[in-house]
Amino acid sequence: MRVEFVTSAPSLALRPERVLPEFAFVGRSNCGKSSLINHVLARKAMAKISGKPGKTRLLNYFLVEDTYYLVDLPGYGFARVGKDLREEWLRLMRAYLFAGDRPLAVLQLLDVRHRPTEEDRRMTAWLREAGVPFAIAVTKIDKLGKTKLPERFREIAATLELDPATPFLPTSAAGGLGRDEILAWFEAVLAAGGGAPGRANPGTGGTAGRPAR
Ligand SMILES: Nc1nc2c(ncn2[C@@H]2O[C@H](COP(=O)(O)OP(=O)(O)OP(=O)(O)O)[C@@H](O)[C@H]2O)c(=O)[nH]1
Ligand SMILES: [Mg+2]
Repeated sequence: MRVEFVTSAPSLALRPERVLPEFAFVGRSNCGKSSLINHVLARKAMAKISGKPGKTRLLNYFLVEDTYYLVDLPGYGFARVGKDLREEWLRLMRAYLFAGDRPLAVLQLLDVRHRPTEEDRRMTAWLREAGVPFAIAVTKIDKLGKTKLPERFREIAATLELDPATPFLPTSAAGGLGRDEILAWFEAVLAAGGGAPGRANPGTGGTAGRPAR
């Protein structure tokens, strides 16, 4: 897999000039976004595994196979950063998700050990509202006993009020699980237009497409 770090954009205006389909990884701080990106890219340290949550406010772009970008977004939900910074990130994320000027699909990550929070629910609601194709990745499944997983998956799906057609992908960066499923979802999205506004959205029930303009 050919992978290149492209840029860390502090604002929408500074996204890469070259427009390609983007797959953004979103989720709470520490839920495992950077680890899952490294797992998907089969790289040890392409995305930085953070020791200090709350430091980055940047949109980190990785170019894959010269075809699409993976975007590591700032994590939400830190208790430790100030309210102003939290709101600034949320503004940036919302602006990014609703920009509508580039093909976009989103992988929303949830740590299997925690029940979805209000912020997780809000993120899912935004994704529905934005009309972008999205999938759910449950992370760190190595951390929970196998017999407990199905119940936790049901809980997550119910709390987020997921459509049964929304792709739901159990993953573990540590255990090497979920990579093929994520790559298959990327392929499905790319085949359907890469999440371009107005195109069909595979796996989101087919009704979430933005009107063409
Ligand atoms: N056991 C286990 N630990 C994991 C897994 N994925 C990530 N972690 C650990 O969870 C912590 C957070 O991982 P990150 O990938 O930095 O999480 P992040 O969502 O990028 O965090 P922020 O960038 O702060 O928002 C690290 O200590 C990782 O080693 C996993 O699949 N299994
Ligand atoms: Mg990270």
